[in-house]
Amino acid sequence: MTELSPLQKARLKFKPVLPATLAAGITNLSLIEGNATESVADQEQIQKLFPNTYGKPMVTFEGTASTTTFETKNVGVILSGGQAPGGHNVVAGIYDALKQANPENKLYGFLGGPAGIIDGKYIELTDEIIDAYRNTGGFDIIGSGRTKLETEEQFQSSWENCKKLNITGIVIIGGDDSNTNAAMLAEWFKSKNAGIQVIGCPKTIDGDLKNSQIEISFGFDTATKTYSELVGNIQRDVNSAKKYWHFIKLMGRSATHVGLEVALQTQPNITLISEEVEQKSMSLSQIVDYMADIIVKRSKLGKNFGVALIPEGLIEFVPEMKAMIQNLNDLMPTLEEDPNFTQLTSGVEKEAVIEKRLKAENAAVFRSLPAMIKAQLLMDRDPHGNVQVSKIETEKLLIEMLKIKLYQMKQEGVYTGKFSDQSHFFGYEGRCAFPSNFDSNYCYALGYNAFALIQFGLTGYLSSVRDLTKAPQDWIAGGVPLTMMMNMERRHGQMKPVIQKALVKLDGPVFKKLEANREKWALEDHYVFPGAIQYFGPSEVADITTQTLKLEHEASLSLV
Ligand code: FBP
Repeated sequence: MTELSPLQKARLKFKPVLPATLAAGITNLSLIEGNATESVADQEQIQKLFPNTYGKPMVTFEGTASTTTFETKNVGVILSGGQAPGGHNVVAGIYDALKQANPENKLYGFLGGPAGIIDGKYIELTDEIIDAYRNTGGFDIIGSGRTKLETEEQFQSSWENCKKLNITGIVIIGGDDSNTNAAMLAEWFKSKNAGIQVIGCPKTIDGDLKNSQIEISFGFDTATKTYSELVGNIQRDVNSAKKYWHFIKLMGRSATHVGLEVALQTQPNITLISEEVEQKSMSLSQIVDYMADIIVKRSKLGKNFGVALIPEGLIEFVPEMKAMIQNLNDLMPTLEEDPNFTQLTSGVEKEAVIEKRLKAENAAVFRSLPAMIKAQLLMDRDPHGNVQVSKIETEKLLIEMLKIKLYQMKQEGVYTGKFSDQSHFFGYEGRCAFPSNFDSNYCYALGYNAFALIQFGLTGYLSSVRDLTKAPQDWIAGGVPLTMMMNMERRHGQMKPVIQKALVKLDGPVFKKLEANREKWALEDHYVFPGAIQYFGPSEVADITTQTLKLEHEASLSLV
């Protein structure tokens, strides 16, 4: 164990607040069943693929005076996908509920993500281990990974490994892809009458695992506050030195929830929203024109500086790029099995083959890109078939295109300013931060609730804690069937059942707030400096949630 910082020592003592129903204790809960559910789309196909877990009802918990005694139960937990602040508290919540239910119960942590259950790599979690990780960031308690659980052999070996440890419940803590894994595993175990339940927990800083029952995934609150602190600091620097344009790419994969939230917290001069780019069918050069226009206008006001936020997944939303990437995604699995391609050692030779095999219009787009971006687009997909957008330097691509555009404008005499750029990518900086009070409480409740779902015999559910703009004791705990969130999507060139990603709604209140203000923020300076996350102190500073959560909550109330 490394030496503890003063903050870590203090955070280890923080006691998360549970929703009042759960605080009644795991032995004093009753389960209320709601209506049967349907998948968000492709109902017939999803039902066919998930005959044993499809259509289950939503559930909520209520506290009860009567006490239930439970048989002993061993549970396995998996941290899956990218890190998100609060993962350790989910594990601690499961652990505390499980030990409260019966001190003989055991919690096993599978190591390194889903690969741990397949390979039988695990540790038994104890008081000592759990206590050392309470309210800390990171997933290092058991590690994480991105292995996709989908083959018969993987399911079979997972079953064997569970049998060895007498595990009858598994909690998978992950994003949309990892919870798709959870749904697949739950269905498979059920089809074999294996007697093993699977429950998911909504994790991802991206904020794209949400719907009417899951208000936000954990980690989004802390990560966006961390990035907002950094963006705010840069804005102070910009405002002091008045000499650079900063281009900041923000993590968040496909959806722009992170970028939008950070924009509302900091009010920069330019915020690109991928979903808007797609809706307006904007080409790369139109995006550059939009940015150049603001740079030129600011320059005329004597401001040769500014801050621009760029979403990580932008490139996949530019229609011409999207079509090209889709074509590339379908092509790559074939090429990777072709020795004539794999034997090629130079990138240039590979690119030439790819250009020949892409459709003509897509080949033209590919050819037009700088070498750096071409190489980044050809990097390995993740195990779920996603392009690794974190490795594509969109911010640098835009800067290069802007330089050309501004040079042309200078030649035409419409721009006389000075353009000096700095680029940043904020992602990993926020994924393992100490969880905010919100994420500490939310995660602990999600974990505690996940064990309650197992204890009540449910499988194929996502742990759901709602009403998150209220105080934690007023949150509502329950579960949502995973199949309810699924649809069919193209992955690795084939249609597969996956949990639907929630993208930014352009008619939603969060985007509308940006839209109403961005012109003003572009030219006048309305920078906000949020500062660091506060863990102690007045509630209006230490317990505030995100603007996204607040605005979406207000909008849903106005519909009631
Ligand atoms: P999850 O969906 O697994 O939570 O991933 C979140 C994320 O941080 C994305 O924002 C980012 O694109 C990706 O992980 C980076 O992946 P990696 O950690 O493999 O570099």
